[in-house]
Amino acid sequence: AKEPVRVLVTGAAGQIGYALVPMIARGVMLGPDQPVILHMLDIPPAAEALNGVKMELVDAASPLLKGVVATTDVVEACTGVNIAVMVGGFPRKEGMERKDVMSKNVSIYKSQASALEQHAAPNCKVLVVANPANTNALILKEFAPSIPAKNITALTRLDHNRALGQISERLNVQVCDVKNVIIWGNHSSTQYPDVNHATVKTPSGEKPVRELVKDDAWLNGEFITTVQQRGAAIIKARKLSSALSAASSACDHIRDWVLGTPEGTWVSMGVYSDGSYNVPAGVIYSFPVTCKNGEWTIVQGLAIDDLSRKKLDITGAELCEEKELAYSCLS
Ligand code: NAX
Repeated sequence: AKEPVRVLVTGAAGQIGYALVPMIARGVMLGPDQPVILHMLDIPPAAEALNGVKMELVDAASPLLKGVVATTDVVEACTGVNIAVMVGGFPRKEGMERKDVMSKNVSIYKSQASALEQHAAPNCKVLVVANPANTNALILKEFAPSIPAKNITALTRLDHNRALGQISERLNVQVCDVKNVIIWGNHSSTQYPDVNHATVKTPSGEKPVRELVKDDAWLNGEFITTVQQRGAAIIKARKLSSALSAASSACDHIRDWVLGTPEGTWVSMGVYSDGSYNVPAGVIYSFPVTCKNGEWTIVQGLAIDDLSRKKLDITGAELCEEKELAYSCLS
């Protein structure tokens, strides 16, 4: 039998946490043969609710779940974890300045970076979900210098999956037959959902999405804005932000990172930019990546047309601006 993997979920008493922890306990993240020990962290005002989630996990009696640590102590939460999914953060409230929200999250991610650096298992893989996800991940990276940069990522898989979903609905094909969309840049409304290299499996082979949709105006317009604004549309409908889809895509992100992407398929991940595709280096930027043996690699050599170039630059500029804002909160 495999040794259990310790998975940390921060903000575990929140909405996404409530959807995510049962998925992890049921093997959705790491596979049906991988035992797990869940570490759940939240802040003291949520301690009682967190304990309620722990009670429900016990009641769910998942055979893969070998233990649950529910705590408000950051060190206890981080100790020995192999995977850390950072969902906890400070949300933007009505009337709050961007800088104030950034400042709160910078201080959270700075201190949690140190705790992970000192107490997590060696080679711990980190996924930041909490917004501003890319910049929170960057702060985590900066304040955990001994964790390799390649181990720190941000979630754009939800946006990636949203793009797959939109194409699948438009063409009335199975979502599993659509692949290789790309989310470039920031997990924000400047992200660029790109279908220029995306394909659909058809009875007569793989066909480019553009060739099948036959409507560039839609692909360059409404498709992009629908994916960019999908989070807002969910809030409008549910009066709550996306949770089950966020949790599900966090599982997809970790699963593909750990177990690998299928041959010929890439996914989108926010990773520490090396300046590939002439986007800014030194920010957490979402790229198309393939994963093998627990490591991601940016897909190289894709053609970037003029429209795409502009959009890659806009979202890159926003990330540089966020980085500056985050740094200004440190001083
Ligand atoms: P909730 O407000 O329901 O839950 C957040 C939880 O974090 C709360 O229980 C809170 O007590 C806890 N928390 C706050 N500060 C903490 C700290 N210092 N340490 C540990 N826990 C802390 O929000 P939820 O809907 O679950 O969303 C969580 C985060 O995900 C938000 O920042 C949200 O903006 C972000 N999202 C990111 C997405 C992505 O694709 N990257 C999509 C979904 C989601 O909007």
